[in-house]
Amino acid sequence: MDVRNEMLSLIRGRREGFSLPQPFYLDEAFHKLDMELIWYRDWLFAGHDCEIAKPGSFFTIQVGDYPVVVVRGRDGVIRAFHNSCRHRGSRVCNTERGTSARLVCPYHQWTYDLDGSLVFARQMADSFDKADFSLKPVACESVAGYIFICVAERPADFAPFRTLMEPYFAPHNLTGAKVAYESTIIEKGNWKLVWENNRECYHCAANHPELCKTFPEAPNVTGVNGADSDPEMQAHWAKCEAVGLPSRFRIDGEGQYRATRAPLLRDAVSYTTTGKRAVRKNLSEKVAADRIGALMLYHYPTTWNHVLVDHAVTFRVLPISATETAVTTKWLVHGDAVEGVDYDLKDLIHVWTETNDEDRRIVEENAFGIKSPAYEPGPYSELHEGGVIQFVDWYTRFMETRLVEGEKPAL
Ligand code: 3BY
Ligand code: FES
Ligand code: FE
Repeated sequence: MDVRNEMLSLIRGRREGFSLPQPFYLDEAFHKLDMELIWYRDWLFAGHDCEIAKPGSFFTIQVGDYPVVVVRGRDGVIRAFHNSCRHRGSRVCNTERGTSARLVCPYHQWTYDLDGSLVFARQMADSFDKADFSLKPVACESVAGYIFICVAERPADFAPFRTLMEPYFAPHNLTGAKVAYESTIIEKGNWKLVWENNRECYHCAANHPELCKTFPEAPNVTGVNGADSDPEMQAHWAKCEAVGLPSRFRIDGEGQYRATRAPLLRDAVSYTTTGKRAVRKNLSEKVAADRIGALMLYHYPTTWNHVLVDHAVTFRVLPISATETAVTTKWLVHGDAVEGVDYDLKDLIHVWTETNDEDRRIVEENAFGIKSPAYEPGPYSELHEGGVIQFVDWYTRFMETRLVEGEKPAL
C-alpha cells in the first residue's frame, strides 16, 4: 500500500477521542505528507511587522525544504520571497536577520531590489533579460502586527482569518511593539505532539508551578468547550468589551483558528511569579484597563499567543523532521519600553522560559513512550482534553480531505 492510502486508511479506521496511531508521530513518510498537504499549502505565522520596522530589514525562515526571506520594501510594504537565487539557486540571504539596501547573492553577486526584481547580474549574454529572473514571490499578509506567509502557488483566502483576528489584536498595538527577547528551543517530538500538549491544561498543575500562579487550568480557558456558558468568562468578556476590547470566544468553521480573552487567576495582570506586571509601560496606549487577562489566539499549524496589558508572548512552531520541532517564543513590549527602566528582562521571561522547558520535557517523554512497540492510541479526557480532541479532529479531517482530493484525476 502506498503511504497516502496507508494514512487514509489509518485516519478512517482511527478511534475517535483517542490519540493517533504511531506512524503519525514517528514516520518520515507520514511527515512528508504533513509537510506537503499542510505546511506547504497553508498560511503560516512567520514573524512580526515590528521585527522589520525599517525599509531593507529582513528575516529568514525555513519551512521544511523552503528557505524564505521576508523583507520590508522602500515603500513600507512587507513582502516574502523564495530565498533561492535565480542564477544557480544559492540562498541569497544566509543570516537570520539583517538590513540591506538590496539583496545581494553571496555566490556571484546577482543583486535584487527589495521588491524582488533583479537589478544587477554581471557579464551575462546580450540576450539575457533581467526581467525574467526576479526572486519568486511567496504569498505574504500582515495583520495587526503578525506576518503570515504561504508557499503554495494558489494560497487559500486569507480574508476570513483577517476578519476574525484583526479587531481582537489591533487595539494592542503590536505593530508599535518591539521584541524584548526571543528564544528557539528544539523539542524532540513530532509537531502534533507539541500541539496536543498545548491544547490542554490537564498537565498544568503537576508540571507548571510558575505558570499556575497566574494561568487558570480550567479546561474552558485552554480548550474549545464550555466558555460560552461559564459566568466568569462571560463577565470578563462583558467587562473587556465595555472598554472596546473584543473578547468573546470565536472559532472559524473548520476549527483552524480561535480567539478569546480569559481572566487570569485572582488579581494577576501578567505572567510573573507575583502576578504583578512585568513591564511598567502598557503594550498599547489604547488599552488602559489593567485586568484584561490574556487574549489568546491559536492558528494551526504554526502559532499560539497570549496578549496581556503589559506584554505579549507569541509562539511559532516549525517542524524540522518527523521527530523534531522548533518552537520560537517572542516577548513583545511597547516599542519605547526600556530594559532596566521599564522592565527587568529576567522577570519578563522567567515564567514562559520555565514553562517552555517543562513542556519540552513533556513532549520528549511523550515521544519516547510512543516509540515503544507496545504503544497504542489512548483515550483523551473529554472534560480536560477537549482542545486536544478538537486539534486531532481538525488535523485528521484536513488531511483526509486533501488525501481524497489528491486521488481525483487532474482535470
Ligand atoms: O499556551 C497555552 O495556551 C497552553 C494552555 C495551557 C497551558 N499551555 C501552556
Ligand atoms: Fe546567486 Fe550565482 S547563485 S549569483
Ligand atoms: Fe504545558
